Amino acid sequence: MNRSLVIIKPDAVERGLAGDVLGRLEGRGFRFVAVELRTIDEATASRHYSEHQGRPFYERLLRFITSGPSLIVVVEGPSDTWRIVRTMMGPTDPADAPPGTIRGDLATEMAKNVIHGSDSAASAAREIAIFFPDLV
Ligand code: 3AN
Repeated sequence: MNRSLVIIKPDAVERGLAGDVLGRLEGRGFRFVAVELRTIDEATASRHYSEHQGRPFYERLLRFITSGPSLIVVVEGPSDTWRIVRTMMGPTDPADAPPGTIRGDLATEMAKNVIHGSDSAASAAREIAIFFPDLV
């Protein structure tokens, strides 16, 4: 799998950071296969975040991710694209994210942490199929 799903989340779109994040991905050398501004509906969000169902933050996570437009992106690069994107993002908790990473530069809150990136090759395939069934 040399593609990965990226979601530039509603907080980042609202703050006008989508171009910055896209620029970082493009600058790193990824090609964009799909880029779409879309308010994620609840059914899609619950499929995407099914692994978090039952967790204490799940309802809030769903409310947040459906709260406004996200920029949904499929990037393509070398075979470990998902892993390069994850390194660029930094850890889930922005407090742990070093400067230079997307979260380390642009986020302070765990819930509103700017970006989602697939966390494995299998997740990338699953998530791309959820958001862009025609691409598969
Ligand atoms: P990542 O986005 O780094 O892959 P996941 O998949 O563990 O992290 O979590 C998905 C999203 O759920 C995170 N981006 C974050 O917004 C939210 N989240 C995860 N853990 C927590 C938590 N303990 N409290 C609040 N929100 C959380």
